Amino acid sequence: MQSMLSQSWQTVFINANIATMTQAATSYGALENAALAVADGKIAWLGHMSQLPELTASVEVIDVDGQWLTPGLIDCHTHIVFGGHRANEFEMRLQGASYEQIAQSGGGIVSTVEATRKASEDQLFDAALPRLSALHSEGVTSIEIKSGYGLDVDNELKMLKVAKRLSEALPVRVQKTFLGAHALPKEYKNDSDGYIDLVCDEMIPQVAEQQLADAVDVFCEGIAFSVQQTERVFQAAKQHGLSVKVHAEQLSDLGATELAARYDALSSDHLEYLSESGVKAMSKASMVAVLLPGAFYFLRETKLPPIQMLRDNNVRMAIASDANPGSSPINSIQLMLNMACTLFRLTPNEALAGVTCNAARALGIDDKVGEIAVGMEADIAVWDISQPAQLCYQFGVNPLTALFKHGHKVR
Ligand code: DI6
Ligand code: FE
Repeated sequence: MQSMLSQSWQTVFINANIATMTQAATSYGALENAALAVADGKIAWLGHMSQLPELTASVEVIDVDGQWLTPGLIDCHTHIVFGGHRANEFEMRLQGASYEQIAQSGGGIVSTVEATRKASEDQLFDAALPRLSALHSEGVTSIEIKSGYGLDVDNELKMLKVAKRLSEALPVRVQKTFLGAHALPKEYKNDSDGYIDLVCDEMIPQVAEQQLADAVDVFCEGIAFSVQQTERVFQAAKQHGLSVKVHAEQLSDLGATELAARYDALSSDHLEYLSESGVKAMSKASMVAVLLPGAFYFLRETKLPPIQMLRDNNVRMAIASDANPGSSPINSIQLMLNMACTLFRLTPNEALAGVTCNAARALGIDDKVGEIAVGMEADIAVWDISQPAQLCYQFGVNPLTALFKHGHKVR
């Protein structure tokens, strides 16, 4: 029976060590001295080398000679579509200005909005492609991309169309998130409720109708939108069949995570100021905690997310780049693996789960990607390492030797 099955196999990896990352397993869900078969772009079989059935002549055999296989990596929180850059604000911060002060004085997100509005769709695409390409070259096969630098109907749609084009340009799955409620555009100065009307009554319906987003996000913070305004956006999202998530408790604790839990959110992201009741709410609602060490590092934060409390309450933790021009101009998932361990004291196993199975869960695609298991899409990264912790330990020499998307070699 096994050999019948193996007749449909297209590719078989042999002599592999596999970090399956199955169900946030301990020790990487490691399967050593193993083989893995692909059929129709999906994982068809995996097991010990000694159990590998006899192969038909037509099967492509890839001998990886003891290298490690992991699921293709997933960056579940990015803002890689934007115009311009903010090196000037970086210099201001080095001279003592804070991220919040810069935002309050008309810089910050709003300055990127100006540059993004001025840029054409082609220009935005050309600027974003190298960012996506950098992540892809480090093993990323799925990514989330947010809008949020347009802040009017046309420019928000423009950003999401660029995200869609990116998914066609490289072999990377792109989950698109509408983040219209990211900052208050200058046209709505002193009328933030009026802007939320626009988000709920015009933007979300159009985004949903044109199928330009999978989820809706809100930046709930003193310098952005209130908990009440966030709830209005969540209601509109739900009415249009979109999932929700939130940028929460990054600079202060407003309780946005508890609200998000009531709306069955996929994730709550940042979380440096998350309270115990927030952790409990996440646990109860099975939300993923998306931790963003790049923003923590780049803003020189000192307050750590409550990692031990998240662990104690079995909240799944994902790690993402938050790649954006203001708080994390860092397009490297490998650096995030390193920072998750050095800055947040995650174990390498937790960090790797954070960019595989738990990141998939944060995007609601954990039935398709993020683990190496039979039936999952064959998104597979091959690494020239002798133990998985090396992926977190070193930085600057890329150990990726091959990358497969849906079973096809893409690097
Ligand atoms: N939090 C972040 O870290 C990014 N957006 C957000 O709500 C930063 C966006 C920026 O500064 O451009
Ligand atoms: Fe963000």
